[in-house]
Amino acid sequence: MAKKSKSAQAAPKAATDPYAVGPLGLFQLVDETGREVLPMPALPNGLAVRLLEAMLFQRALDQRMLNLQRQGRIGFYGTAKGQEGAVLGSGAAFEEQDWLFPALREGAIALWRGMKLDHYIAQCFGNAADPTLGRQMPCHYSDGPSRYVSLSSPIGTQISHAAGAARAAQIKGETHRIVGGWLGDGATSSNDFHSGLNFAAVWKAPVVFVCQNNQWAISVPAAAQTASETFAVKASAYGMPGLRVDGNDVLACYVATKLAADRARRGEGPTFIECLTFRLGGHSSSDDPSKYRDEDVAKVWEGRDPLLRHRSWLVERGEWDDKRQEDFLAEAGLKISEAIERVEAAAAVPVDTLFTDVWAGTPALLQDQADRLAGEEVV
Ligand SMILES: Cc1ncc(C[n+]2csc(CCOP(=O)(O)OP(=O)(O)O)c2C)c(N)n1
Ligand SMILES: [Mg+2]
Repeated sequence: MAKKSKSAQAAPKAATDPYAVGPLGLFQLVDETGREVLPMPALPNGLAVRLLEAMLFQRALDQRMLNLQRQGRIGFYGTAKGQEGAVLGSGAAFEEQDWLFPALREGAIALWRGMKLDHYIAQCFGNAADPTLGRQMPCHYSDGPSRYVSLSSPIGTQISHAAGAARAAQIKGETHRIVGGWLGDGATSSNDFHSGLNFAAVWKAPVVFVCQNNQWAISVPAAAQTASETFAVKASAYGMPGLRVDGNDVLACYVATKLAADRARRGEGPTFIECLTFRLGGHSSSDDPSKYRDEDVAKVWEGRDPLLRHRSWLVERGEWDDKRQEDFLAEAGLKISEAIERVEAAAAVPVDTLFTDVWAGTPALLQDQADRLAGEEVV
């Protein structure tokens, strides 16, 4: 057999390396029809099927939660519809000991890491079944065991939280631990974006930032958010690599994030990843996107659905079929219904918890308020 030239040997490696594709390209492994466009790197056993199941589950759960909001049973909800590939592909690349700082649409990662479905649903009801006692807006999930930390509503704050937690792991010598921080395209205009990325790079902190560029920040299009050619290219100015990945290709998102995570764990510093995707639904249950965007464009992106793409890839390999999907969705629907029923039956959060968990002892002013409240009939 003829010996390959050096450049012929080097080319495929460069092509399958998202770091080589860089911040102006687009790293993709599977195209919209489910065909592999690059040689697929080895994946952990069973991961690809688990990812499809998790995406299908989240799509079903999001729809049910949105229905609850429409029925007046919960106050607010934000779906990840259309972004499940970017969410789960990136989230699956982290390990149990890592700390995650999500934005609004990453709840599926908490479930992936073991958050109980009842707790996820209860967080949105904010009743006594919610371990965080209704102290956060719906969709601001916190789950201690999975090291999934609630976002704060002000946009971008989790970026500096993630950088800080990564710095803390570094100072403590916890070399096995890295941090993930998620943000949207809109959050790249926040102050925290600058301070978070700047100090993460200065400290060479072990953190991976994942920006879900869903092309909208409520009604503000990406073109009005930045004059940069891409969001990923901004990373260069901070002194860290910027990757740009097809966010509707769940396996590309996984592979790119895993490489960035491995790099961080080796002590080589942060990476910023832009996942190019599209928000198929409204910003939240309080939004109607037909008021500000061309729904024909949304239709085009419906054809690029990350669930359909990954499903086609698995079907082609004989790892999935219609029957399996039907059975999976039937079971998922039942699980969700049962969990909603259990959670909704829980009592309201006891009103005296207003005074607990913040102070080691109760300050006199609060004690006075607590006493007065105890003497009143609370409706
Ligand atoms: C500091 C601040 N300004 C404004 C808002 C209102 N707000 C909530 S979400 C959002 C848009 C976020 O867009 P993006 O970062 O792209 O995330 P996406 O919702 O698209 O996932 C805005 C402006 C806020 N929460 N915080
Ligand atoms: Mg956005």
